[in-house]
Amino acid sequence: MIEKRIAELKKQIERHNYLYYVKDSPAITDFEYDALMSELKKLEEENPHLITPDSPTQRIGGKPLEGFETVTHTVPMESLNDVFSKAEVESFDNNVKKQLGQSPEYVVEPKIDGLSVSLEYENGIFTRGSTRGDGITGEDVTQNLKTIKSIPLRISDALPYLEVRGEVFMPIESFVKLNEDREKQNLPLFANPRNAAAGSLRQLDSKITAERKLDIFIFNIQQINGKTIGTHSESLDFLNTLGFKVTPSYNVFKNIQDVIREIERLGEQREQFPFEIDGAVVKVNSFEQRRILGSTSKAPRWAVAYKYPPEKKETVLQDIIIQVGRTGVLTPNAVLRPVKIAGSTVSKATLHNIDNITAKDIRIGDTVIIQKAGDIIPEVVESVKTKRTGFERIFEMPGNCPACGSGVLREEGEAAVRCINPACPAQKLRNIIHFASRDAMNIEGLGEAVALQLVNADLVQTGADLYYLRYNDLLELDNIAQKSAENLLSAIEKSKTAGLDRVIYALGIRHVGSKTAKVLAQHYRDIDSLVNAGKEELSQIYDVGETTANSIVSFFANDKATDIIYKLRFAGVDLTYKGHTKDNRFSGKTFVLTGTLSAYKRDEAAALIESCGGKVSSSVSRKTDYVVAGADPGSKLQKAEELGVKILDEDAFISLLQ
Ligand code: 0OX
Repeated sequence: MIEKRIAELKKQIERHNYLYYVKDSPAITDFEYDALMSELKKLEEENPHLITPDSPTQRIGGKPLEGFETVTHTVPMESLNDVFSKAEVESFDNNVKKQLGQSPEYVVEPKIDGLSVSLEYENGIFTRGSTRGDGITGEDVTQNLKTIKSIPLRISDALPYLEVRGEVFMPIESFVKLNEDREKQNLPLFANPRNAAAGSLRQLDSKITAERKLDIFIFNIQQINGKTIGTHSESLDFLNTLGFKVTPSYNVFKNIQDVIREIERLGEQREQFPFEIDGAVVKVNSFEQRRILGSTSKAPRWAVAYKYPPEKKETVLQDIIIQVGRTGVLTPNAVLRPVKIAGSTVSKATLHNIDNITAKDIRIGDTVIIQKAGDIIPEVVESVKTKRTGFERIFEMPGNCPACGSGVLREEGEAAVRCINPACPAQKLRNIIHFASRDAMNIEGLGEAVALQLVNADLVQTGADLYYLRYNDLLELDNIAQKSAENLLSAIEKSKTAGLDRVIYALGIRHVGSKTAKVLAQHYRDIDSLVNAGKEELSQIYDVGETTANSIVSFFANDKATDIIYKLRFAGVDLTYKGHTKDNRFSGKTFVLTGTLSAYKRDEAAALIESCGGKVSSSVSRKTDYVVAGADPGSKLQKAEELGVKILDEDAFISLLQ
């Protein structure tokens, strides 16, 4: 019977998914697995009425979504209070003991650095999965979660209802590979596995999520009907028997000193995990004791997260090389003996500027400590003076530009040293890369390698020259096949309609970032009005200021700028702004941002507020009008509560923006 065979295949495939993705011990070959899948697919195609949501074929999504539905969490997805020292862990324990009148058992788990989700099961079938959002409302990402093969579509006990919570993460190896692929395609890189996981889970097209190799650890029962459980460790064991991939290496401890030793042990093991952990979570084991302890508005009183400091590593600073940026700034970069940190091998780090090198007395040949804290490129924190051999060399900034040999200049009050030659090939190259970059003209396929070839072949001097490239010019370059040449030309063509704000940013005027470029485009609406604007007038524009105004005026006073604008216009690049006029609805209002928003990065949210005339401040005071609190808000939220400042959660903030 077909029904029976389909049921059998579904069960077998999901069992093999479990063995492969949860237990890490496959029982059949990929070939055998594929054969089972194709048989199931074929039977379902012939009998579409027999397709059920728990079929492994349904892990692959259909059409991309228009947007995500909102999900209200019936049990709030609370966040954790962070602590950074052993003393704070002890004081957490003291408070717990005081309230309970006895010493509780604790469970310690590694804190996985990913994003929290809720999974709901009705009668044993996975029916809905959502992001944590602000803890009260999140987004329905069921289809994307289904692509994670360690999430069971059906659990081994058909409980009437079960909601579990877990952390979606990207294994370090997948993260490194993803960034390598993105680099080849000239796409922006993810700063860390957490951002990569979050970006992947919030894709409207689940086919993209499926390619991203996400995984999950389950660490909590949010709600359960049909069974009573007394402790957290029991619930983790039970989740294990249901077929979930449960948080690894959790253990029960009877006193806080053992808890602290476990935190240290996990900290030492941190690098051995194939995924990133950013701390250890300490939780009271007994549910009855948890009930007595309760929660504050932000987090449970029965748990605490010990955060490990950013990973640091020792290596040798082999050399310091100079990179010339698009504004001619000479930046000293560290060449390191390759070392593994936060999962990836690094051989480059930034040293910022000569003042930093001098202040920290960093010398070539020094043993140095490097740190990776969120950014793609790590930084050199300090040199280990005790390891000096006497052969180290003091670094000095070159007196000439290493790219063109021209003189360099250090302006008063500035840490930066600049090449004074506007025709410097390194500046030319960086300017062209900037012109084509994602936030500027967004020309896909025009990365460093192609730009370098174009400059070396003397085909382009500025971004404007890109619009005059011919197919045959491109074919002369190395490694550019016909198809890539066609794609590049059509990407260049497409960029002609990018709009004035992007053009202004693409010009690479000093002090004009993409935010200021947008403000200028909204204000002037066509390039000629901007070109003719005076210093006084410009500096009065909100967000511009005197330094930027000076920089804009001197940029356009140069014949080179006139030439660029002429070429852009002649090529048919749109030099007008078609967006709405400046929105001033937040004029005079001050905002403070805290926690993580799911829809915007912090600087995006700040840019939005500022584009509506508002101000963003970093600390809460009585003058603050709104505190926007995302997930895991910091002490700013508390301060806002104390001062009675209006607090907006993410949804309220978004509706204010709309
Ligand atoms: C993690 C993790 C996060 C349960 C109730 C409040 C916090 N990232 O690994 N959260 C929790 O616990 C929740 N446990 C974890 N292991």
